[in-house]
Amino acid sequence: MERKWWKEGTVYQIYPRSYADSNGDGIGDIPGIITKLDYLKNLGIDIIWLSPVYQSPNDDNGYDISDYQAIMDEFGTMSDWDQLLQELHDRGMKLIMDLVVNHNSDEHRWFVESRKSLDNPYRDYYIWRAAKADGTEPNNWESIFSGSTWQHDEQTDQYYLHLFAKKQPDLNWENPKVRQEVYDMMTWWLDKGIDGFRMDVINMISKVEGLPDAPNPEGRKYASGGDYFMNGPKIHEYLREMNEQVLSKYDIMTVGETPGVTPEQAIDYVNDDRHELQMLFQFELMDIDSGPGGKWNVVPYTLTDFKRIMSKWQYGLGRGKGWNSLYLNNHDQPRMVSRFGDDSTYRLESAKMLGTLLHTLQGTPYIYQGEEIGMTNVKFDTIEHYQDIETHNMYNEKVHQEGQDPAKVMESIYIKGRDNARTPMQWDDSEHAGFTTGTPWLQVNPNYPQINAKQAVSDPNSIYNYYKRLIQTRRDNLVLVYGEFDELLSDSETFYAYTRTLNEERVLVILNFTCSDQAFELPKEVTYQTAELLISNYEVDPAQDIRNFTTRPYEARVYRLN
Ligand code: TEU
Ligand code: CA
Repeated sequence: MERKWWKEGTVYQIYPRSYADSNGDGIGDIPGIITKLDYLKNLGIDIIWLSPVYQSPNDDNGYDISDYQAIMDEFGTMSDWDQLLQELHDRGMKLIMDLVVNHNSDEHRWFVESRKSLDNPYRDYYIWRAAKADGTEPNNWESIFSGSTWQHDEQTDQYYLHLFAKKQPDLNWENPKVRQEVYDMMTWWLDKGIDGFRMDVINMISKVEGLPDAPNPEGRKYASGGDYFMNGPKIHEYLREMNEQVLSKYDIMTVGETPGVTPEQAIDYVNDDRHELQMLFQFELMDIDSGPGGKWNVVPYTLTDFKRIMSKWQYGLGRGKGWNSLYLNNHDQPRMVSRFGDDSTYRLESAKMLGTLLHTLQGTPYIYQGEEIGMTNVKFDTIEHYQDIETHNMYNEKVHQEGQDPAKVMESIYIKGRDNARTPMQWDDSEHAGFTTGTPWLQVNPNYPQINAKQAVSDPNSIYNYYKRLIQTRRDNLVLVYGEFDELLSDSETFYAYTRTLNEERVLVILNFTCSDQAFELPKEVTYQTAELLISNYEVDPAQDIRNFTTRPYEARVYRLN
């Protein structure tokens, strides 16, 4: 077992626009983040992942970058950023930056040049094609943000590819000059002293040659082209090149965001011998409630479905084959407690239970801002109160083009919309939750008087203080970091239970995923002399016999078995 800081640490994701506003313009910023570092240090955070803070016209809140080497004006200056890095390092914390290089902004100078003429030196930095003979788009792929992936450009009468928004043209990774520019930019940031990268949709940078039409059995206007741009033919060649030229030269952490990757495919990205990345964000769990047609078609699932996915990844990357990243929400997903727990009666209990899962599986835990205080999904009455481009594009398509019932579409936004996670961080019970003295860019969740950081920090029974203990428990027990995972009771629709084993050390985790009392019976094959309680989200009699006992709603217990 080789110890690594990025395996032992706990990551906290900051979505800067929604974190803390220092100057009253309603938009979170870097000086605002700096004022919260002691709050994060106190929680026990080791690593910050900062969503994009680069220059951007904000069509997709910074995931559309117009200058990779400048800070967005609304977020502050490069010297604010330098101070952030310094203050993090002074506290013994690390900083991971977001790397968005599948695409950038149509306002990036490369694209401004590229669109000018067919023979512009930057033309080949992007993916341009002529219309099909019948005058339609070069292929039938559907954009992840609705509509075609192709946008017609008047100046040269050709189309450019954009897997996401129209203002996010895809870079042409086939062009070695593009790759060199990206590597140089990465080196520039690493030389400034950052500690790694989270790589946005990095498994989409290699497209299948010829960009063929996707099968379209239902005869829809556009079809999912995922098979032609996810895990494409040259993806591993590019990542090995990036590793050799850049990543291998630094002691850093890398995590690739990779929709549609299986555990078998993941090994090829993260196994040590591959010399590519260290971790991936898997999407199988995030897609658990997506039916045919994608995320907005919400379908039911069972606890065994949930466990099958999590355990498959535990076994798939366990025993030295790779390393998991563990997350239950982020800036693109609904709030963890609303989605996988209960955000009303058992908000505290279920958030703590889910947190226990996150910190006791094998992998590096990622906490998304507000998760540590149990922030919930939000329901705004009209679409006008939403800001997210994915949500708006989907709403326009379904309501205005397809004539679907707006109330039904709003229901799906309440469950899956990305703004659920983007409402401002709830700091205290003052106006706008203490996020801003001005008007917030996105309304705060009206539950801030009850759910806020000030309350949570001072309440010993809060989710925040439980997370703090979880992080400390994981730090104190290396078996929780490196121990191998073995599932118990895999057919149970009530409990997720497992052991973690590292040499002579063994830990038992019992999680009640239901909102009622449930009788737990430990399988006979788990033998031990004594069971020492490490952490639990209820008061527990430490002497209780755990072979047979009644668990309470969303109860979580972690025992060291001797
Ligand atoms: O997301 C990529 C992605 O495919 C999804 O997470 C997506 O945001 C959505 O859930 C599809 O339904 C990354 C970023 O995390 C996201 O914020 C960006 O909008 C996107 O890439 C484009 O850069
Ligand atoms: Ca601000």
